[in-house]
Amino acid sequence: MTQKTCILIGAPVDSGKKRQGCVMGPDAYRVAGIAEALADLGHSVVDMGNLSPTEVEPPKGAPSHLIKPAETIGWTMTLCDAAQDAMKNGLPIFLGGDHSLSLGSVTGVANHAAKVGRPQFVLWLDAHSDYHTPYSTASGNLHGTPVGYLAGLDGFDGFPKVKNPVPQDQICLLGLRSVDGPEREKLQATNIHCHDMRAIDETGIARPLSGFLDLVAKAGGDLHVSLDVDFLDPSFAPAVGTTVPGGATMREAHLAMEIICDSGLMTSLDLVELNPFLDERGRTAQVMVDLAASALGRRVFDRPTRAFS
Ligand code: Z70
Ligand code: MN
Ligand code: MN
Ligand code: MN
Repeated sequence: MTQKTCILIGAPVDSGKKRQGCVMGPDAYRVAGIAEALADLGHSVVDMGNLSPTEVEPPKGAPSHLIKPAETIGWTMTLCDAAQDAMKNGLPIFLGGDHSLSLGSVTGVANHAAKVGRPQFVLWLDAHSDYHTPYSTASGNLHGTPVGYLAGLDGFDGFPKVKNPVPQDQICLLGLRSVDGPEREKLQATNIHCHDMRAIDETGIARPLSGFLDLVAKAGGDLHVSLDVDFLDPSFAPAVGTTVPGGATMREAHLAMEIICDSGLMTSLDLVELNPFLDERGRTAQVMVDLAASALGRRVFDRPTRAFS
């Protein structure tokens, strides 16, 4: 693949849910060798270090059951700016941190895409749909809301206004196996592409994924990939607070990354929800680094690439 400038952005966000530990994620990825793995593929790698959230006052009128809304709002501001800046210089890789970091990373890359006149697409690899609003979430965990936010749903009072919401038919959720009632109701009324594990079982992962990548290619869009650890089966990726059995296998996950790489379409990447406190000798951190490397060109053999139309 063409050589890129990979910009590592440490986003030790731990405010998106009650259980702590994702704060250690960025350093676990560094220890697992993410910079070296990408450099070995011929990319130049810049590590921006770990960012900190902007300090903000607690939002007025936000539902009272929300966990740490001010901290997540502060992170959203910081990461939206960082994402928008990084897009000018290369391919940002957000080292999470829990999935609430994507309120900032995705809105930031979408602002950049709007500025340069390209449509923004989002591929969400996750057991969960993360399509709550602050009003529909029962847990109060804001890591369950980023897709709702980036798609422009109402109810995010006190959060930065989303300047460039991602249109529904430019969002694809892949790997679903835990969707809450209010999320399902809202999703069913949208054009968001939703592919659950049953779809993957029936057709393989290549079909739904390639179908979406074709849309990105046809539109000449930018593609943000958001990879949640719980997309993967917990049997080989245990370091996550919300394990859901029946996830993608190692082989499905690597194939997905290889197909994404072959498409040449990925312009930004989140690695989220790694909780190193729950890991076993760093194996989950290593799997995530290996998947990032696959998405950026690591191969046993090169294949004639499939043409994305
Ligand atoms: C549930 C909630 C969630 C990630 C868990 C879970 C959400 N729908 N998201 N892990 N990444 O609490 O809203
Ligand atoms: Mn998630
Ligand atoms: Mn999840
Ligand atoms: Mn589809």
